[in-house]
Amino acid sequence: MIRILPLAAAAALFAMPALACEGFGPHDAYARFSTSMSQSGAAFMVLHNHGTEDCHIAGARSDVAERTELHTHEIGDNGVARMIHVEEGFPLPADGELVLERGGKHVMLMGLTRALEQGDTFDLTLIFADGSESTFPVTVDNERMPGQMPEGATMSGHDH
Ligand SMILES: [Cu+2]
Repeated sequence: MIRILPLAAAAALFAMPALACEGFGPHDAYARFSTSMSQSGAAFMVLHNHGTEDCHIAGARSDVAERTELHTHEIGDNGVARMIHVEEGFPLPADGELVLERGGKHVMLMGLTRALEQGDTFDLTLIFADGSESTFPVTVDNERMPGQMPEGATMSGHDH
């Protein structure tokens, strides 16, 4: 939802605590598991905030994994990328977007609770800092080539 309001009206409206991330929209959400026997995988997507308020993604949940975490990659001194659990979460600025991409920020799915095959869909819930949530489908796409990554994604040697 896009709100177009005079600044004064917007300030008054948003003086109330936000109950959800207004204008939140997930795009092109897909997940990769190297094989159906994998114990973990990762989900990637582009998250839009079409609203006028900054949002903050504080956590994630799904029923296909024992643990669902927000992760990113950091290049260590040895030049090797390693994954980090980002406990403080990801900011999603007003009128902005957040790209979860291979080699960068992602949603980590650890300890799969059921086999996931190419083309399967599962629900992923993102939890915002105010406690509100958004649940949307993620499609398993192990065949996604780097050239088919979501818009804004960059090439990276790292792969899950
Ligand atoms: Cu990870």
